[in-house]
Amino acid sequence: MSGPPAGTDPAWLPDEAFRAVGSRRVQVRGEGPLVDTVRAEAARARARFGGAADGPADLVLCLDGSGDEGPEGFTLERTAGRTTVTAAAPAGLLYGFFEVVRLGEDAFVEAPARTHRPAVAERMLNHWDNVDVHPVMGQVERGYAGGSLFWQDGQARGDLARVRAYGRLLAACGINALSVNNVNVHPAEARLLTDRITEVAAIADELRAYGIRTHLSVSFAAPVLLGGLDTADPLDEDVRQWWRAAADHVYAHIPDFGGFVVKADSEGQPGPFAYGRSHADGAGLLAGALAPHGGTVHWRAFVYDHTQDWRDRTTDRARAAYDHFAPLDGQFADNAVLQVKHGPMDFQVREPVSPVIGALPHTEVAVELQVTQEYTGQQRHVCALAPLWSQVLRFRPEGAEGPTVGTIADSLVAVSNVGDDPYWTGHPLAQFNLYAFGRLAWNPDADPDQLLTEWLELTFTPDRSAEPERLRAGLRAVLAGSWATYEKYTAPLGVGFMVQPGHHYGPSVDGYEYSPWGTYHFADRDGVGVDRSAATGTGYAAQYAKPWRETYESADTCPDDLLLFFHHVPYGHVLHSGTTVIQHIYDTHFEGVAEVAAAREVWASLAGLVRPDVHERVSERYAEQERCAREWRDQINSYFLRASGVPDAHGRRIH
Ligand code: GCV
Repeated sequence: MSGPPAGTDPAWLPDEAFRAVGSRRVQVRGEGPLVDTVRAEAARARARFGGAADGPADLVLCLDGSGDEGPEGFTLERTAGRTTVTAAAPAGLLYGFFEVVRLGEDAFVEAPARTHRPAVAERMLNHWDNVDVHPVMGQVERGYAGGSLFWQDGQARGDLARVRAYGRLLAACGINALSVNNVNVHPAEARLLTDRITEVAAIADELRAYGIRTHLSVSFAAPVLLGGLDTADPLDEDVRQWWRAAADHVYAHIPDFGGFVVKADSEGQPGPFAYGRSHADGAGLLAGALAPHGGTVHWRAFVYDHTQDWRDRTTDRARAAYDHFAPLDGQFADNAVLQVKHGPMDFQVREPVSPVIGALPHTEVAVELQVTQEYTGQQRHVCALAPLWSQVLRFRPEGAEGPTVGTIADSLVAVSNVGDDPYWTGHPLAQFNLYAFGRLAWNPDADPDQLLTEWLELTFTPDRSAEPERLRAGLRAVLAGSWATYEKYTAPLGVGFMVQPGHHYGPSVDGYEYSPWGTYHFADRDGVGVDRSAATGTGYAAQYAKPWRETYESADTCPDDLLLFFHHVPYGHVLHSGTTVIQHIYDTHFEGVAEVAAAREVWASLAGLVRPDVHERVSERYAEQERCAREWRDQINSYFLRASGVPDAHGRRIH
């Protein structure tokens, strides 16, 4: 397999991206470790591009505690031949520096002062990294970019240079928090909390240099597993004592530690249900231990019955998070954040926005996205997810007059797609997903298309290419519509899953149909889809506030792209688009494959305009994407032709 010439790919921070800054005289004013990071960045750029060391400064980055930019904001101004970044706190100076890098020459064009502040205070990545290699899940659960960046041979890596480089990339797109281990906490990894905390501290030291706070996933059963207690009951005084001591110990090693991430009573992880306690009790236990130190517990809402009987039509997995958590609103501690997946199921290519978001007005809420492409092509397929996330973040749970998800969220979290792969993300173009997550977390209203432009300008510096416009157009062509393309050739109209069980790659229409996971499509000879209406189905639609509960309740008003999520309809049901469900399935699957083939050709035409090793790696992945897309098309179309007996209106070959 191909790789970048010397070690690690620079992603969106190639030297060339620093040309405008590095060829100018830069002055950094202020003291402290993060200011030193900015100073070192400026010096590095100058060393590369020869900016003057003396004389009047073209760019001044100034820490000024009297400003009102807040803990991470900055004011950027360009007047009288000088660009100034002013920040009230060091992190703002760092983000201001990277904004100047992003703007390139434009940062040196006259412009009035503008203050930038992140819309969301906490912008976090969760790593699902195991310290040891798990026999089934490998080292990184749902990881498609090699092994872990943090852990090797059962311990923290000795050389953490790549971790620092990762922190740098993350700071440049606005991420300020990160958890270093899997939410499925296996016994060896549980010990990171106690006798192995120095390994976490070493990682935290690297990330701190770029303004990133380190968090740790912990096991709810830690007092039993590690402390020798006979209970983990959240209301037991010995248990409370144990967690307080555990938190004190962590903070003794990592004074700016961010807090714990907890997956409890979920897919086999221990939790408060075993003691007849609520999840507010469970979260409160850990929040109480962290509170004296200013830490936070991220308590995941991904709680559902994963041992369901598929014959039982009264249980609907989509309902579970709301049913468990909405009644607990007001009972969570102030420093507990309920972390909710953006959809009610599990990061499918299309889901409605979770009704939990907006349903707990008295609770801190984190919205969880998935940058790693578990169900969206596993970094073998190009699938730029920014448009999906943008739709989620702009959704208004209470209708047009209410706030957006991006406004409701107190924290935005995403499962990272990074590993020890030289390109960081396996598929070089999957770097865009990581960049876009950070930028959307900073500003949930950002235009995904604009983010694509930003990213490709930084990463590929087209101005330095022989054919800038062709390069730009080619990159846009392969990325901009890639989520829509992926959706076309996979599970139709919001029905979800239809993937191969376990690893979730490639098609298997009935792969999850008779399983205990609550993931069904109910296709028969007459129709397909899940009736989640209140009138005749599982009642899930009624978990939404108005107007959505009414919109989703009826197949007449339900948007086409979610129809099969909410309704079981006959194959002849006519969509708002004017076509029938069955014909839509055939058409989109033929289109999806054609679009992949076309994108692959565009990519081939960019040979010579992008680095040869990147070109080769992406070309290899396109071969697999096209093969897999054909497999999806043929299995889905054949399945529904056989089930329905309805021929394709255009007479195309279906097997
Ligand atoms: C970390 C899905 C994934 C699991 C993951 C889980 C979660 O079920 O397939 O690998 O476990 O989500 O989010 O906890």
